[in-house]
Amino acid sequence: MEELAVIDVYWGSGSPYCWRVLLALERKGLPWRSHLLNTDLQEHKAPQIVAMNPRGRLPVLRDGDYIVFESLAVLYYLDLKYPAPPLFGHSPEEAGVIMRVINEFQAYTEADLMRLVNELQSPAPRFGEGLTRAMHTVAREARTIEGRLSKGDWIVGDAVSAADIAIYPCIRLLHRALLRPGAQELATRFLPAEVHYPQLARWLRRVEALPGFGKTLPPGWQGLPVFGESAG
Ligand SMILES: N[C@@H](CCC(=O)N[C@@H](CS)C(=O)NCC(=O)O)C(=O)O
Repeated sequence: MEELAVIDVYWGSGSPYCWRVLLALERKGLPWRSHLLNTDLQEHKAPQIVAMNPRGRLPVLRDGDYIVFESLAVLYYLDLKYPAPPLFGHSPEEAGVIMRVINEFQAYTEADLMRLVNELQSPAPRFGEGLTRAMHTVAREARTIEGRLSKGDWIVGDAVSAADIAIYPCIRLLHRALLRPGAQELATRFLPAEVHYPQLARWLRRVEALPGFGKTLPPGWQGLPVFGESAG
């Protein structure tokens, strides 16, 4: 059997987009070499990175001579290049649903969710009107995902897919941000997740039980209990 070349991944700690790529690589059992960049030091704007991604954004994946960036494009590339196990389902119909769910999440939830995360991570979070609107959007969309998960273990179909891999890091980042001391005002709306979103809570644990999950944890998260053990 042909030995797989090691895939290089340039990533930043705490980035949901980077986390997607690591989860996909582990899901497929592919060997990867970590290049963890310090974004505080602007290492992602170094000429070597900008040569690969002119936007100077992470993640960037290099597989031999081939370079790809934008997390979803990376997932799609990996799935076509290394088909088993599939990330985009077993049929064109399933692929369509997976892509649709990811696009819906990106179009209608992700920006508001990241806005909440960023605000809650700031030294003095400000809960203005915009943040309240963002909270309502995220709560509504979380309810939609909760509904999907009430019908099965995974967001689409009967196995973990790109939909789970794309959405999990964002939800987990939000959960972590909600546990911060300044977040109580918002946190009561979402936590304990087991009460407000029981299916989502079970799904988080399911993702975290996947083989190789521990290797994808951002530094500083190592040793953090899996979801549920840490939830307030
Ligand atoms: N749409 C991109 C987003 C990539 C992105 O924004 N990455 C962030 C890390 S969370 C980044 O590199 N930010 C640095 C910057 O904007 O200069 C993807 O899905 O990969």
